[in-house]
Amino acid sequence: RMASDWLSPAEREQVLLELKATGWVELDERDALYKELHFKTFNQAFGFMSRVALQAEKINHHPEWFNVYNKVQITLSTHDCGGLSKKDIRLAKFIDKVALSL
Ligand code: H2B
Repeated sequence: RMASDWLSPAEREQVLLELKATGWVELDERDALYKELHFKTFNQAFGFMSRVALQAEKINHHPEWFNVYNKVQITLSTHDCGGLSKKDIRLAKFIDKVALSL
């Protein structure tokens, strides 16, 4: 990955504090962020996923996710660097923004 995507330990600590406050957790088994979102309906969940999918393609950074009905489970990690990068942080913040707007 690009050097600009690298998170310094201090930056990482700061952004993880922010993201944990909105429901993201660090996975135990690997360096990744995880969040579970619940919507009222499947339509809302899929509408959310559509918006995130377009953004993911735009920034060339793609979530690992699983959807059943109104629930979406998302894991963010940068495969190219084997852990969290700034791209994951950007996508996590975008995801929070979209979820709030629905
Ligand atoms: N998404 C995620 N989450 N991590 C990556 O390392 C990644 C990606 N790399 N989307 C991109 C695509 C890379 O494979 C392509 C070739 O640019």
